[in-house]
Amino acid sequence: GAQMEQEQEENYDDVYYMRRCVELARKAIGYTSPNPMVGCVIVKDGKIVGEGFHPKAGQPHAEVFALREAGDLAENGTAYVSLEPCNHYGRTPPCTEALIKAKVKKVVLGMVDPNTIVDSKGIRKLRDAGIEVTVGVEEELCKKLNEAYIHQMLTGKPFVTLRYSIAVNGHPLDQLGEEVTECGGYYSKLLQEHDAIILSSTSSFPASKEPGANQPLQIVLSKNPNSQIQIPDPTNDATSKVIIFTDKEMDVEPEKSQKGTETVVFDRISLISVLEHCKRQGLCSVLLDLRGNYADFEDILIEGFEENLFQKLVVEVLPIWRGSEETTSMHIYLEKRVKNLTSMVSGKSILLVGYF
Ligand code: AOF
Ligand code: ZN
Repeated sequence: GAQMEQEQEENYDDVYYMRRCVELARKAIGYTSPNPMVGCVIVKDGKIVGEGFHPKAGQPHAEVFALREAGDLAENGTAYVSLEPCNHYGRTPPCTEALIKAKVKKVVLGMVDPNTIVDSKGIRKLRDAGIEVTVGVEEELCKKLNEAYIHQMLTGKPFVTLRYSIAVNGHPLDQLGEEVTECGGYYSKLLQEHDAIILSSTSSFPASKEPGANQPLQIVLSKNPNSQIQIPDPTNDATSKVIIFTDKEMDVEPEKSQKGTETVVFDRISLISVLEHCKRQGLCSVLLDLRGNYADFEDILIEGFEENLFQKLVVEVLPIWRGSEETTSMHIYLEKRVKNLTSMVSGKSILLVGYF
């Protein structure tokens, strides 16, 4: 009856405001690492009275900005947060205390924070203070938003996305494909989303074209002593810091390393050693971009598949026919491993996205 109708209406509102939280959170895409992206909306009498998002690690959390904007109107209102409010003193004070102090009546959250220092303690604290708490509204969307953060929290390892492009007949593509790649704009978003990108020394340096994008750290794997790495101009804002990974045998001359770059020497370059370095630097997500240089990445790919180091797969199928009947052996590795494969049209290409 009437009761039922009202409940359904409320649920619809919850979904609407939670989606707004996620939209707000995304404004900081590429800037929050190692922290998650979080958005918050304060609602009073069916109106949004405050909005906020977490802009950057070290800066206040989403709830703080939203409560600030709402002021006294937060009292008896509902706070929507895409992630469970924190209950600890980190770089910033606990959000649970701010919500309690603001006297909100209800908190609706997207997902529990997998961070072991939070992990449902925020929910308990709010409930103990007499605040009604709803958990898991638009949970899937909220989890997708922070897939890298969640993976990193649960495993202690960076989230790795493997990307390459192929022709419609499955033939792997070379650099030429890259120009086509930019069409859909998805590639810029991919760069923006990741903290670092791994390239081979023969690759060109990509930059996200999204306005205001935080460019990923560029990691160059230099295994070929004869390769000439073309470092982008460090004074150009569009490109980010470059770090070159090389091994002992390469014998790099320090004076050859250019401004704005750093060289790290390993005994032997492996994907594990690269990821461990990333972790130490606080990088949570890494894009392994083959950019047509399959041969340069052969060992890294085999290691990645054998050690289960990849989390996400992005394959761009370009509208071209290339080469002979030959197909990439990559398919052998992908078979039975990739889950939740989805496809979408992006510019002139088809994008396949799946998870390992
Ligand atoms: C929230 N709202 O907007 C974010 C949260 O060092 P701190 O103080 O920034 O704390 C970082 C941790 O807080 C982070 O690992 C995650 O567990 C949580 N992030 N929590 O209530 C936010 N960004
Ligand atoms: Zn917080």
